[in-house]
Amino acid sequence: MRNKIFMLITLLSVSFYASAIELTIDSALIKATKPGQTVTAGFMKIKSPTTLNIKNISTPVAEKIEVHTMKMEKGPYGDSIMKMRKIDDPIIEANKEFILMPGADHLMIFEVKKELKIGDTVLLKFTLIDTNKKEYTKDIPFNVY
Ligand SMILES: [Cu+2]
Repeated sequence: MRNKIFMLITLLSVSFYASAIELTIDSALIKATKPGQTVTAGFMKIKSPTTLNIKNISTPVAEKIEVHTMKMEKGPYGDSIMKMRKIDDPIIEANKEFILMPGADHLMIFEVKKELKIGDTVLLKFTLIDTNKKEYTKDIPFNVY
């Protein structure tokens, strides 16, 4: 019984702690899709007072979201070509702006289920883990542009 009470108090304090993390979010945008287009990209600036790992991002309007980075790779003619790569373990460093923007790191949104029109708002659910392995989720509204 005592254990159960202790656990409950721990759970309560975890959720309180989590909701107390103040994220600063700016320019959360998703590129509009054309009819039939199922892949698009998202951008944002995010800042956190504590280091956070992005464990998962989900949305009702698409099947899968990944954080991508752009890397220069050697092309077939010895040239340099820009390639996208998934970042397996994206980290938002404490007090450092994490920037996702066109031509650089970005959110890749796969299997979009409906046309995303300019002016729409799309909610992305971020599952975040801090350095103490505490996990919480945050719904972030993105504007379609
Ligand atoms: Cu990409």
